[in-house]
Amino acid sequence: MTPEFILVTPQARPRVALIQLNRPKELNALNLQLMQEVAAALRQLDQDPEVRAIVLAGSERAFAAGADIKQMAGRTAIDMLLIDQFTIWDSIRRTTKPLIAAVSGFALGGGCELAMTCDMIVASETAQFGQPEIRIGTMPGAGGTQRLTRAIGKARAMEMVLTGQSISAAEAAQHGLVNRVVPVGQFLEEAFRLAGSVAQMSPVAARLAKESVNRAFETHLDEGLHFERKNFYLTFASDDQKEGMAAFVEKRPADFKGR
Ligand code: CO8
Repeated sequence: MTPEFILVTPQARPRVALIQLNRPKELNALNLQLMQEVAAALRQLDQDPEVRAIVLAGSERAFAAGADIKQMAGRTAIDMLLIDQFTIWDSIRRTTKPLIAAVSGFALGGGCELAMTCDMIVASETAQFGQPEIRIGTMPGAGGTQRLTRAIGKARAMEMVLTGQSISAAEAAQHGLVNRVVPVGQFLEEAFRLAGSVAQMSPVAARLAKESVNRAFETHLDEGLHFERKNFYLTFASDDQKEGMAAFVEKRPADFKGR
């Protein structure tokens, strides 16, 4: 079925797919259907051997202005429990391919959380990151209190979550929330450039390396080092490792097949 609220381009650039949030009138507010569409598209692209990296973008004006407040306003706690949106968010988090958020304009509430669920963030100069849920009587629910705190530290995260104030792209870069900030006309192209450079690598190694970096957020050092070591050994089971090292020795570019 054709999605209604997103645009999917499997080969936006060679080996790089694009998912574009497309609810412009509502500043890409994340209603349930939009999130289901994003999760379904990611599952499909994750299975597509021609795709090696994925860019998730909004528009110049808004990456996403948060969960859809109008859809949530009248819900009870039990409605929220039964709808269980977080299963969808968990499935997004399980994407194995490198996922890069291209953020311009508002990345607020669930929008900021969605960007932080990605592996890297390229921001335009106009990007604003914030967790304003407190202003509407609630709090972040899709990982904001955890990922923001790990990314920018407790004091700054606490201030953002408790006051609802946003930070600019420049502040986000300074505090390590985003990879880089570029002029607004270039944010998507820069995300493609970054995705394209990842897409040239061995997809097997990229998947194992991504898993290992994510472990750093989920466990203690000893366990993380153990996990990294196992994945490192596992790369030696791939043809790509043989090809990569042979190419280095033979002074030629590597041709990675993803096996
Ligand atoms: N939900 C629904 N509609 C929205 C949202 C939203 N989050 N944000 C903007 N819109 C709509 C507006 O209602 C408006 O629609 P209409 O023209 O029909 O009135 C349209 O988008 C344009 O918005 P504005 O006229 O307000 O545009 P401005 O440029 O004046 O302001 C802002 C832009 C500052 C982004 C402003 O719209 C705003 O403050 N939006 C809400 C931001 C917010 O509070 N986000 C957090 C939402 S709660 C959340 O994300 C919780 C996540 C929990 C986990 C997720 C799983 C459920």
